[in-house]
Amino acid sequence: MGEIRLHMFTSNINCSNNTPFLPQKDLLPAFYMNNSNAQPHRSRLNLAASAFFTTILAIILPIIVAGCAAQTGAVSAKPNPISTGLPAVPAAIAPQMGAGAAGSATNRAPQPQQIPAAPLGPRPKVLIIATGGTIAGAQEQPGTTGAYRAGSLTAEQIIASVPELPRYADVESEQFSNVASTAITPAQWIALSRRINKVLSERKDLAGVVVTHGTDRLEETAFFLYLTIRSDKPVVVVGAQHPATGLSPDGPINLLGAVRTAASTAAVGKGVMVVMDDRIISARETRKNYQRVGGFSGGDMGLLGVVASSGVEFFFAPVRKHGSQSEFDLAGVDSVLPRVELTFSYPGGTGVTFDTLPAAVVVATTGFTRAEGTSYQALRRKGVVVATAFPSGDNVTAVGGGEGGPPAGATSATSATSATGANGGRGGAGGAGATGTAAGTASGSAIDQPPLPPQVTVQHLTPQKARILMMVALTKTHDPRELQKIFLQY
Ligand code: DAS
Repeated sequence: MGEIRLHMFTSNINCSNNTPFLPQKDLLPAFYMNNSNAQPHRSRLNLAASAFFTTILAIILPIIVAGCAAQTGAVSAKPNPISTGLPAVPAAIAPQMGAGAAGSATNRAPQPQQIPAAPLGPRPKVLIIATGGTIAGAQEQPGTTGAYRAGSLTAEQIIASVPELPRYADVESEQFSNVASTAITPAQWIALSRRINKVLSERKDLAGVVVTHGTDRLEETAFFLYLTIRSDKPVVVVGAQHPATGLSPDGPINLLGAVRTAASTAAVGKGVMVVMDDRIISARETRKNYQRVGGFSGGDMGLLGVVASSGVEFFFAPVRKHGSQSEFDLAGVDSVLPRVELTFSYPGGTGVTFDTLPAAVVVATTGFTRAEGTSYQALRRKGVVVATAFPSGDNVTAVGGGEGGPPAGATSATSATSATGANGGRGGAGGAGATGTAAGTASGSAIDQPPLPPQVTVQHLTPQKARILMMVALTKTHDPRELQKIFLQY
């Protein structure tokens, strides 16, 4: 009977940067038929045993090869599954993160693996406008979960951390600002919106724009852009919950998803969107629910689509006015928007007073107390527009008039009594009528007063977003009836 000897290798497997891994002879199963010169590490096995070990080696060897490839940076020539139909990524984009603002040797971002060069064909052009935030954050102790400074890395550094970007788009970048988003002001919204409108109208070659932004104020900036970008090309706002040089940064994957969305023809006409955690959310509905990965959602309205490995996939489209349908042209608008205050209603609340009256107040409320009703009614009499929005932002109030018409109470505000219905009556749809209850109660002595301007009812917008729509809408009109129409359309 034939004798089989299996070479049992015990050598350390050394993966060197200089020597691409090649299976070496002494790592391969060596069968020695009738070999009388057995070496010390060879043992005799019968046929069944050899088949067993061959199977084990067939499993182990690919793992060893993959491990060595990872160590050496060598990448299999096999096509990457996600690159199907797309060019590979050039080695020239090997990142040098950690230079510049975060450039010390101890403050370097994780170094993404290089991917071999290959010719790139024409790809959609996407402009990335960086504003700062955690996506550009540098950790004091890189690789930890400790303190970090938002708005530290440059646009180029963020881009360099995503070697796959060129696979999907020909990316350009601009540094608009580099701050934590709590430092973003309405004046910067206007400047940013003007810049994007300009570049989209001048650069016909651009497929879309991505804005990198801090997450604290991301939903506000995104909604302002949603209202004021008068183009149907995709504009995508993106951020990160973990800083770029920290442990497990989510910025790179989020940026990749944002660029893929902005480059997608399917995203045309969908308005300004937020992409986080592979979710595509309309800027109108985006909310930051918590400060962890996965913390952004579209509330009750859900997602527009997803960024899947197979591509950007949409399931829904926004039907409220946005993009090229927007009437909000910032060209003639001062860099200071009308002042709109945001207040809360609460048990025992007495309303608000102002030394200097704002143009409008948005009240987060599910119903006024009597004193609050009196207070806000007084403000309306003084010409301040008062709007009510549910704190959750999820309420859809039965605003009267239907089909985009003005609310029932708003159309006939000839007396304070009409204010009872200013929020659409009792509002089986969530108790919105409570807003008017106190107003009506407070109106008993108001019979001889001039007509009470109607209150504006906010449909399905968070109070902070209602404030932004009010600021923008006030650039068109101060008439509460016209404002109500705008709130029903956007
Ligand atoms: N530092 C905050 C900001 O810039 C948080 C963040 O980006 O996640 O908004």
